[in-house]
Amino acid sequence: MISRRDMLKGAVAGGAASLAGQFAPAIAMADDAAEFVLPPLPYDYAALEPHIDERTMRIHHGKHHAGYTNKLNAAIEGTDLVGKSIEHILGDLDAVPEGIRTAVRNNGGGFANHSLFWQVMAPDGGGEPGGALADAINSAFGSFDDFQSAFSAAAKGVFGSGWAWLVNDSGALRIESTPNQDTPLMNGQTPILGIDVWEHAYYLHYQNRRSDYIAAFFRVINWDKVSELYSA
Ligand code: MN3
Repeated sequence: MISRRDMLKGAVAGGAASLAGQFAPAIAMADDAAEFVLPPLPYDYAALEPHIDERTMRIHHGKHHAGYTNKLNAAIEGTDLVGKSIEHILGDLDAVPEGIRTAVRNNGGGFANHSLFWQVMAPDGGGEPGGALADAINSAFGSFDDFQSAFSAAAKGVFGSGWAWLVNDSGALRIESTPNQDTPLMNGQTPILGIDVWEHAYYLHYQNRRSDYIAAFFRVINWDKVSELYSA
């Protein structure tokens, strides 16, 4: 039996769909495949304990993120979106055929958002950024504490499922939030930090206590990575 993957390989041999720019290292593509590939976690599933529990990480990465990835591939199969970067696709949703636009928006957003999310956390994370990012945060928000308050408020304020973001918007740092799996990439902004506030991101451990989860997230933020994304 020929799998969908094999068919895609045959149809677009040599094509490469990958996240360009800052996401490239984490979102590796099979050399000869045009499919989007679930990026591996850059640490063990249990590495963020006790702040983010292993069971949540296994389900979140292995089921939710994998599901978005597979559904994105299924949605674009046979279209000229195969081989395009996720930034290209999400940056111009109007160009996506109407019949698959919602599927691409939701699953492409889910693919991109989670691919960033794993990178901006680390077992030795937390604390505060330094260098140019610290200066930019102080300049934009007054202080790191003011930034943390504003970012946390944005995350708490998402009604239902969505994300809060720190974005680089043409050189200016801004806090944004998006519903569902929408992403700042759809607005031409570059997300450099994002927190998933869908219940699946915290419900097993924190139940209804989203505020506790947000506080825990700050203990695992990989500021080195966020700084790298800011400087990119
Ligand atoms: Mn999620």
